[in-house]
Amino acid sequence: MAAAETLAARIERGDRTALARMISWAENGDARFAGELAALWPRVGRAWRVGVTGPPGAGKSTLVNELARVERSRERSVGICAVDPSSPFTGGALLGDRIRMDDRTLDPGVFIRSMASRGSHGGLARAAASACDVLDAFGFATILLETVGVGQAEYDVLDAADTVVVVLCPGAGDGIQAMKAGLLEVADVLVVNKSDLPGAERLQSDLTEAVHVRFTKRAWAVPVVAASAGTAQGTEDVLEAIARHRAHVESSGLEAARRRKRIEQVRHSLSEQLSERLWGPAGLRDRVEVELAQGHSPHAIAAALLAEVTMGLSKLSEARR
Ligand SMILES: Nc1nc2c(ncn2[C@@H]2O[C@H](COP(=O)(O)OP(=O)(O)O)[C@@H](O)[C@H]2O)c(=O)[nH]1
Ligand SMILES: [Mg+2]
Repeated sequence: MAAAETLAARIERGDRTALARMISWAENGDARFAGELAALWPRVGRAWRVGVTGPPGAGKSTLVNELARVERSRERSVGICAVDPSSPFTGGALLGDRIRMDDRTLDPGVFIRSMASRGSHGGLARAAASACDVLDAFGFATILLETVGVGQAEYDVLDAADTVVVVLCPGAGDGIQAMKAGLLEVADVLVVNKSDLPGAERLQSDLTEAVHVRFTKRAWAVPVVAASAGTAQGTEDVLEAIARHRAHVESSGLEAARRRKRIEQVRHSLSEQLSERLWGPAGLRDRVEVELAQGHSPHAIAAALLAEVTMGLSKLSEARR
């Protein structure tokens, strides 16, 4: 009997069941994932990945629906991955009749996956970044990655995106909130959603001014785009801003830009896993407590631990030689 076909081979053939299974492997941290992704790696990098982030309730999911609808009307295939534990992306229900997809399998040009909150948030964000790689290898032209813009773990997702769209909406000092949370810094495109509501124009002019003041030295001028995803207004403008950003990145060196992001992915992923390993349940806490009780200073303890970790690392690289 012939060996069972690998998931990677099935994905290359366009098998959606295999695609779904492989994303589950990413989500569950299955050990088989890495090998399959390695087999698919030559196919990764053809999609344009758009990260959509911003505070809960800003309208990210609504906008993602809209972007998907317009992309489909232009016959571009769309893969969607949403990391939003607070409001799970219901896919079929949300997209609904807009692109006539009660059953999402009806349109082979769309694939939607939402990631449940499982394990650490950092782990979830990494899984989403990996899911994007799989969607990319599968062949979707545009990948939309929705995530809530809170905390360090989001950087994993942002590093996975070619264009980062930050969605804000008027009300409750959201503009100021966003500046505090560093959302402006990560934005390639700023969207003022819910521009049907009062305060939208003010938010837009505040953001435009903030962008001008802060980012004078940047080659890319972050556009501030008004939209009302709830009433299907402004979606084309958002897509146009994304396309302009894409052209900018491509003309200034796509490979180098992606390599920089990959390095950041490794850096963030490693730092987080190292910290989990050191301070998680089987970590060093008890030992540090004992050493503190013995009268050692925090810095002396840290220096000794660092020496141990580096020794382990050099043994590792010796073993590789
Ligand atoms: N007034 C108005 N409401 C909107 C608009 N876009 C989305 N909403 C509503 O805002 C709420 C949050 O939207 P959602 O897309 O789930 O936000 P998310 O948490 O950022 O994904 C929902 O009730 C939407 O119907 C808009 O353009 N105008
Ligand atoms: Mg959402």
